[in-house]
Amino acid sequence: MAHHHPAPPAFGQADLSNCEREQIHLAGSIQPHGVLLGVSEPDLRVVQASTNLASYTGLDGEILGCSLHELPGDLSESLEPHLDQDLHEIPTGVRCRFGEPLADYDCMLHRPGGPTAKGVVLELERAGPPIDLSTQVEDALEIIRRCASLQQLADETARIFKQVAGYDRAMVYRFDDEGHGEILSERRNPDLESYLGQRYPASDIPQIARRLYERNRVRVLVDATHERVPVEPRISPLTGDDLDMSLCSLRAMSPIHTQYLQNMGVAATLVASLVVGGRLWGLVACHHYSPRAVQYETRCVCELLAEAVATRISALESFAQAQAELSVRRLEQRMAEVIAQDGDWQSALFDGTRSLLQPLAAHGAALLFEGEIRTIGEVPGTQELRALGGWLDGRERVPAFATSSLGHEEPAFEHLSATASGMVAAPISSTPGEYLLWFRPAQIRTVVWGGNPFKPFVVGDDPADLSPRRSFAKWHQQVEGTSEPWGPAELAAAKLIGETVAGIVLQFRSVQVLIARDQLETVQEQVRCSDHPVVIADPKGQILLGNDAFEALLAEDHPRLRRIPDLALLFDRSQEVGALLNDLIERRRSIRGEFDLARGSGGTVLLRGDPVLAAPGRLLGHVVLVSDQSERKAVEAARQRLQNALIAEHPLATFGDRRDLTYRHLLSSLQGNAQLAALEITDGIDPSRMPEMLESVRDSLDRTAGLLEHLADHAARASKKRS
Ligand code: BLA
Repeated sequence: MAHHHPAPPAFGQADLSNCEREQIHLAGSIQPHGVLLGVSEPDLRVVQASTNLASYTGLDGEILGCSLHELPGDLSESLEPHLDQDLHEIPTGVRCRFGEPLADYDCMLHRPGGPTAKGVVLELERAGPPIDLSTQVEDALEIIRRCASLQQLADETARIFKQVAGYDRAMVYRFDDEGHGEILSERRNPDLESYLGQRYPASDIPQIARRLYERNRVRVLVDATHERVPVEPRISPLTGDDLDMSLCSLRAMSPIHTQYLQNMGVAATLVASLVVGGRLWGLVACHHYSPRAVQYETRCVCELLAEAVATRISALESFAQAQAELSVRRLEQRMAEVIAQDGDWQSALFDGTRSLLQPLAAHGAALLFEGEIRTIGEVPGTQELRALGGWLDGRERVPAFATSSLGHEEPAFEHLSATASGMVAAPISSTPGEYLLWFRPAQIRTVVWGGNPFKPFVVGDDPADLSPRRSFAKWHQQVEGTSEPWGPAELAAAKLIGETVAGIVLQFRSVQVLIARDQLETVQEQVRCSDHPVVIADPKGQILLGNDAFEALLAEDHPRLRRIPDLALLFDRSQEVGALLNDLIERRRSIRGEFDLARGSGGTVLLRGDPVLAAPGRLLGHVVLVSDQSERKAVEAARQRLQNALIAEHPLATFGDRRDLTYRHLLSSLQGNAQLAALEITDGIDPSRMPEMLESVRDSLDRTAGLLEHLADHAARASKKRS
């Protein structure tokens, strides 16, 4: 069969061979528990409508082309105050009178298709009785904020969602790196079978859907067997394209998915996204075994709670990282002490304690350095370790390469799985074959999948036969040749240890340059190729060597650098730096400090200088290292932005003169949750992910503040309408 890339299947046209690419956001149809209107701006004329308009609202006659002002009730007046908001990312809801005869409706409104698009989509549902969830929300937020472990948080989340949303079952579902899902926690009615601990293959939720769920954070399916109601005309006259329904709350769901749910016996769902660090971390999925609708306020509250849970998850995950960082720092300190005593930095790593193994929860570790191998714990034999070094040399260089199945990466290493099924490798110099390696053995573990992940579907000849995994019987898979996977905190620890050791190796080699000037060529080469800028000077401070990475820091017309104190000219605060560098040369003192490079070219760097002694009182020379701090800077900037967002006057504050003390209270509780998360994140270990983690917390806070505002507004209007 020829391989080509046909256009992605339209909504409802997918089969199991291409459902991964179904255009679910272009559904062109809604669920029947409400009506959809597409409206032009600024004249508010109806340009698209769902075909159930007459039957649902009692309005008959041609409505396409009508202005909203001409329709009975107060829809257009109710919308008016919201039309100056952008509504591109978070829809808002208003209460209004609409239909024939007039009745109370909740109207969700948003603008589809990005900031430049024109036109509003209205989704109207008959309003339920007024509900006030504020006490429940307040209690829930307090509980979420106090959870001290991920498992506890998952358990409380399942309990809270079951209570607030009222479905038969609530599950907390987490995705792993490959997108497979695992049910971490569940609350269900006692008569239901448990899904706890089951895993589901990544193919159950297509990528397109996952991306959609990062934007649309709560989806409700009221009845899996419902007839879809088309929107007409199908093509929006405003854009000449299919209506983008990504943010619609009434959007009809993919037939493949509703079939899937029916096969599970599920009639109705509410699913909320857990977005952590900008990525879909998991879901809270609620199932009901008969049709179930929940009104706007409840959906809003579920969204708000999911944001609070996601924020707490980032705090807890970062806390685990901070713990790992602590043990790495201790290791670093011990290395510094040992070096000061006898210069043998390797013995600090292999001192018979588990300090090298513990931060990664590894069973064994090895250092490959200058042709020698040192090990601790359970590791492969010397020959194999050398072979691993060679194999790593042939791969792309990354700060920490990790696998939980070395045998799958390279079949030649399959026989090592008893000690080395899982491996993390950190390069410690630019010289081939020099690595720190950590190992984990294979574990025979049983994974319980909901259905056979390798035979995901039964495809019959008859299209009506299409049904994902007819049997939901548990499917037990023996996973062999696979170790416990490495977590993000462990990888960050590996990166940090690797960098620390790389710094020491570089310093060590620099020292060699000083000791054996006759061997200059070979050793100089190693120093010269290092990625880290380094300058080596003799006992008087005359510069002997600046490597290529150091040269790269300099501007073309940089001043001539002869002695170590001349380096001060490269920095913004050159006097201060000069004084420090003089200390190094004159008083033989180690120096440390963070400085900005002049001209703003290279950003902030960490400057380290150390005298090198051959024996007490016998000075060989000096080594100055410069390392890039721009990652740390980016973190600082993101933290500042979050801080500003936390203290900024949220629009909600203007509700103060109304009866909305409760809402302000809720907002400050959410701010507290975000604050805690920010603290944990900036204490964490992996600066490369911190900015996005912080941005995500800020985004979450903005969203929840917005949701709270909608709720407060909604409550105020609903009570005004009643009186
Ligand atoms: C969507 N599939 C989903 C969603 C879940 C699952 C949670 C998101 C629904 C939402 O957010 O409302 C899967 N649901 C599960 C699982 C459990 C559960 C595993 O409750 C376990 C208890 N689905 C398939 C296959 C395809 C498929 C083989 O199994 C095709 C490749 C498609 N799943 C599919 C599609 C959607 C989906 C297209 C999007 C539904 C939509 O939003 O329109």
